[in-house]
Amino acid sequence: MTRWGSVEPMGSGYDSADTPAEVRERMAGLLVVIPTYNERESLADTVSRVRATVPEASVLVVDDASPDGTGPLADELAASDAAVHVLHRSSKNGLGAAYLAAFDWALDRGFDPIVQLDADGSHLPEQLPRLLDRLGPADAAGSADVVIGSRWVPGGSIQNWPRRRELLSRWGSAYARTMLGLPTRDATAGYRVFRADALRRLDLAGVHTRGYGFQVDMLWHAHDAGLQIAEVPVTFVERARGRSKMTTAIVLEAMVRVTGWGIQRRLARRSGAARVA
Ligand SMILES: Nc1nc2c(ncn2[C@@H]2O[C@H](COP(=O)(O)OP(=O)(O)OP(=O)(O)O)[C@@H](O)[C@H]2O)c(=O)[nH]1
Ligand SMILES: [Mg+2]
Repeated sequence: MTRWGSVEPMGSGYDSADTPAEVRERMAGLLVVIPTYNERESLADTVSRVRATVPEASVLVVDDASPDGTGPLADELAASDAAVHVLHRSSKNGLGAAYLAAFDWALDRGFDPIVQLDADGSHLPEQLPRLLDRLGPADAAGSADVVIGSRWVPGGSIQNWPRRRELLSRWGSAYARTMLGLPTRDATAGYRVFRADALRRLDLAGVHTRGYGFQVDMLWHAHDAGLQIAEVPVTFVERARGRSKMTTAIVLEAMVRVTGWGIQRRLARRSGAARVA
């Protein structure tokens, strides 16, 4: 039985004797950030599942003026639940920009830890406790600074994803891992937990990727900063409603940037080696 009672702990790397009350107290500052663009059909279900699974959690919906009325729906959810907040942005500016604004918002208000979760049902709120379990208390041996909900570690899986999306994702993760020396199997996963201190240690002003490569950009910054990164297996479910925002431009942005960072990294290593020699 886990401290949350509902799911088995997956890959816990720390040894904690915290009581359920201590865990609840620690989670009182938990914020789940949900970026939205045209997610009217999915948002209410996602928010209510988050609140039901982890009642201590606050939620921040970050909406980029969705034409389908997701913003006003988020306002309605916030009006009926004081733990739900909304950040309205004036135009669609990409997932990365939405998350960076949300991190500023969260850090200013002292939230800790901070979770990234898609609105479209792909990330199961019911699996959030296993990510939080793996994060562990800040001061415990073996606890993590960042936890990734991973599709590509043993026990992780995908449901109803088209084969070409699976191949693209697997290939993208392998490419990023090789080019950047990343420690994780799933480099593009969007289901993550960050400790607030970990976010503070990152140079967020140096994260410029706006699209889906943002996830790789953050991971690379986290690895570079020497943060402890852990992966736990999750089930990723293809969205049942609404439309994907994935475009060729977003994939290209990620590929070009990862290639550029990889070259920079190799050049830096080579000049470092030359200096040592
Ligand atoms: N605020 C904001 N949210 C966005 C933007 N683009 C995507 N999102 C949200 O980010 C989450 C992930 O986007 P998706 O379209 O599901 O992208 P994906 O998960 O990579 O692609 P699919 O697997 O095809 O769904 C969803 O909750 C989107 O609504 C954006 O420009 N601004
Ligand atoms: Mg999605």
